[in-house]
Amino acid sequence: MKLYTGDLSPYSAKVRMQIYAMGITDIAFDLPPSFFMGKLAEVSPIGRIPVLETDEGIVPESEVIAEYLDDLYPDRALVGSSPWQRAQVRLLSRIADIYLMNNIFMVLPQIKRKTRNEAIRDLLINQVNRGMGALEKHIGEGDFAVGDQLTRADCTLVPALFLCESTVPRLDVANPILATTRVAAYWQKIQSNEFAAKILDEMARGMKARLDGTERKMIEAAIEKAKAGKT
Ligand SMILES: N[C@@H](CCC(=O)N[C@@H](CS)C(=O)NCC(=O)O)C(=O)O
Repeated sequence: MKLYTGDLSPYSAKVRMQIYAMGITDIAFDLPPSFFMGKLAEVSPIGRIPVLETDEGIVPESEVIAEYLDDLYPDRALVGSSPWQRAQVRLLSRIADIYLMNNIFMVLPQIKRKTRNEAIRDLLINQVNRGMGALEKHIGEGDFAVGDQLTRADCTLVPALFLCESTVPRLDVANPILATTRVAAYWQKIQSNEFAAKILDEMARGMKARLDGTERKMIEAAIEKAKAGKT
């Protein structure tokens, strides 16, 4: 199988963390030039990463890929051990996906001060803060988000909280984790988990490449190579 993934993509990082934690070793990572050329829709109609390529066809959407991997390897599934825990895992993953990551993604264009629309920024950041408030109530108080083992809730929360800490302040608003107690304690602890640390390193590498222009050069080279291959 092949996963279309990017270092900085939080939705991809979520799936990579699950792959590392489940010990799945037969999935290659790739990011085709078509993604940068705005042509990923030729491979996957939704046109977003991550996408899992399997012998039966493609699986888009991080949450669907995550469930597919749990279904493929049920003995290693990261879903929790009781119906209640499974509900909590799904809930926390959903809060991280829909209320945190999605709103942060929508607000990204407002990072540019010159063209910023403060009403749009405030609207979306209020939604992030509201999601964070809910997370504060639902998250567990141990080393993991749910129960005493790593679950898919952690795989979604780690990249979401990375975005809260590293990207939200670039909008000239406070990191929403700072207003929490339980989430802040969790965030402090989970960063030393080996699988969390691995994707946080990858995301930091992606962020550095984006900010220092290395990513742009790599994209241009990949696009040139793809074009040359076609002629
Ligand atoms: N709901 C999707 C969101 C995926 C997503 O937005 N991916 C971003 C990168 S993290 C992307 O591919 N953006 C490209 C675009 O929007 O054209 C999921 O869970 O996989």
